[in-house]
Amino acid sequence: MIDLSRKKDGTNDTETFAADVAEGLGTSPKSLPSRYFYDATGSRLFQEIMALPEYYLTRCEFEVLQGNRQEIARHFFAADSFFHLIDLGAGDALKTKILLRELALQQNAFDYVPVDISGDAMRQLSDSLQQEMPSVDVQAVVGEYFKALEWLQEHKPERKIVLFLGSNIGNFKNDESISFLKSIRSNLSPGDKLLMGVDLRKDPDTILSAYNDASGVTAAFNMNLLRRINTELGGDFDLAEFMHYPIYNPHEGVMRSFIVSKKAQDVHIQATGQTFHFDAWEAIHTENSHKYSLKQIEELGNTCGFRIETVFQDTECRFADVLFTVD
Ligand code: AVI
Repeated sequence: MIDLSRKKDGTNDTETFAADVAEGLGTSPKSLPSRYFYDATGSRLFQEIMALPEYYLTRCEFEVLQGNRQEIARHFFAADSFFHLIDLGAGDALKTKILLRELALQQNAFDYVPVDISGDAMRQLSDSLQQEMPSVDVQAVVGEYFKALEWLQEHKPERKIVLFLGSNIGNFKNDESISFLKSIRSNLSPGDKLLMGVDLRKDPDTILSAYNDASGVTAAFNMNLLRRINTELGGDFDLAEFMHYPIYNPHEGVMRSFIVSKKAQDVHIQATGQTFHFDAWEAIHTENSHKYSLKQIEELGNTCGFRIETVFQDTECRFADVLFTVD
């Protein structure tokens, strides 16, 4: 396993978290970065979200990959040369394993390079693949996407197929998704490919329910940000005095999640030495989840130097895995 997660500037994760919280809560309107959802509790809650009846995204992408795995494999093997299968944000790779089982039928044609910020997740994935698919050559990389892409450029010189599944692209702001895809593109060569999962525009009520489930798991996932600030940064948020509030804007195609203060209150955070004031009903913006039309995805890809090779969709056209190629 390659670990690129150590910081060169000497700051540790808690200091960075404190600085980001101070900036987000010290600015009007208030916000907190969604990347802080994913500590051990947040990752467990996200696993629960993916199994919720309302959260159609994961089920739809499973259907897309399961139903099209042979055709996807044909596209990957089409150039008839060895390739590195690079899985950005691999996690437990449950969805990728559908493809890996298919690809592993052709031995020695590829190696698998899962990339994730969580060292624990990459250790567990390497072990589980060793058990389940011993013929697949796995080299896990722990680190942020950008650092990992640079490392891959230097150390994985052959044809590359990048996976970016699960509609993770939707959590970037528009300008961030462009710079992210451009940075992937700058590390690829003609003939390389990108398979990207995107959540499509649909009935706004369906989208809203996916982020406002009846059992309250998504609310707990969102509020976990405040719990983390309390436990890791010595905050004194009273969780009962805040609420989860998601709202979908069908004009922009953006699902936005907020945490709303139910009353006027002050919150002290030891690690930053600051007290933050909340007006009654003041909101903290915590996440964007973009929903796309296929036309928008094509334009986004073209802007970043990709051409659509083919689009795979579920039967209800809720979700798409779009295969891009580099000319
Ligand atoms: C990880 N990401 C694609 C999820 C999404 O749908 O935006 C995160 C999530 N937030 C609330 N529910 C799920």
